[in-house]
Amino acid sequence: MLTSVATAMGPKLEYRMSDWDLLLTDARIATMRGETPDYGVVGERAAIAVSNGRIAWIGEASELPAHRAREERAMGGRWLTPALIDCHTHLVFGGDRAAEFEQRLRGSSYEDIALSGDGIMSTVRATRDASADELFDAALPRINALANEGVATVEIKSGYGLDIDTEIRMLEVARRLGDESCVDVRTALLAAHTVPPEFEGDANGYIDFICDQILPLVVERKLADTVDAYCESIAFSSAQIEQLFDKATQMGLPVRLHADQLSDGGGAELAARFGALSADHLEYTSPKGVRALSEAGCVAVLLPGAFLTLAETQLPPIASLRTSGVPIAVATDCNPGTSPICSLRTAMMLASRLFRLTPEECLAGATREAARALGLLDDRGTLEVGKRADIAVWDISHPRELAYWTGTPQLAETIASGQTSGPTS
Ligand code: DI6
Ligand code: FE
Repeated sequence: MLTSVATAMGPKLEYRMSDWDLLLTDARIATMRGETPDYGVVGERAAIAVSNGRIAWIGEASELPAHRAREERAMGGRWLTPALIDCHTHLVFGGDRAAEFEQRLRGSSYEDIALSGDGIMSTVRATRDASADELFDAALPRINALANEGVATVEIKSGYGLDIDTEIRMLEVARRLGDESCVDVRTALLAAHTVPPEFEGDANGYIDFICDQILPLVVERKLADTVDAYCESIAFSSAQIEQLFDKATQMGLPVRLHADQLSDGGGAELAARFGALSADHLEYTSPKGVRALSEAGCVAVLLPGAFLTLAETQLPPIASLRTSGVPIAVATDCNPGTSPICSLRTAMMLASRLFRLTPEECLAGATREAARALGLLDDRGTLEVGKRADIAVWDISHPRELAYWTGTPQLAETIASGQTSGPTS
């Protein structure tokens, strides 16, 4: 807005008065900007302004320009961080796998159960049997649980349908969760999760079916933002996934990969060859794989919930990911088989305890690097002018607490795209 004022010098001066929807003052702000060390903290008494759902100004309150704000709130010294982003979940599914969990505690391995036709396939059967409403009703409390911890963006994968109707139904339910909750949802087509019974012994035939039938329909209906696949001896080989990734790339969809979770199948190298947004899991990734990720600028998404649930002992190559400058994200992998965890704060806490990530790496992994893994870093993931005003407000004395406590009600509110929502009980 241009405002005219008379000055002592006589002639009128015109200057620009900032016009904002919302101004938060008396805050402490961790921007998580990568260029600024130490959580990207902005001074002691900071302020942030929002216009049209975007961050319009951020800085020391003492430097606020002339402004008018429709709403102004003093935050009482609370900490503001980017709202959290869970960049890898499978939270739409039917049934559960508690019986399999017991079976594993009695000594069966995840791979043996999968090869016997249970494991992922038991969730596929339950998901195929569930209506869209049943899938939605089961998933809504899960997405709300994430939101209640400050999550404003969640990625949801298909992969428990493995046929046209159910893969489409899962993705439609994921889109509906985005429309009807306060969380922004991104979707991934993970039809290449395992070989369905209809194609038993014919993984190549199933990959052809995905490329020729499922993917074109999903693209036509704009149901997926990315294509994901499971590169593993119990799932698909590099060569099979290459065929799918070629097709996805031709159709304009970015790719991501479940890579090297249970064995080194060259997944990291495969992801890097395709310029994947991310390679996820990585417990068995070799030094060559880490170099490939680094050269490709591919994000390593670490999933400590799956590591814990599978009682894995092989750690992802954290030190070399760090020294090679591979961006590291942290996510829940929320799924009924290997990571029955609906809490990104818990995943952050586990990443610090199990993988020894620093609290700052954990928070960056659930904000900036998670946004990067979704191809959304220009839009969110840090608090910077122009980005979406997705802000979590915390009752904490320092952001390092976010990877330290878990299960504690420290979230005061979440502001998503400039709109406030409080934690619900
Ligand atoms: N890796 C995982 O951890 C999940 N999927 C995958 O590819 C597990 C999925 C399941 O067991 O239901
Ligand atoms: Fe997963």
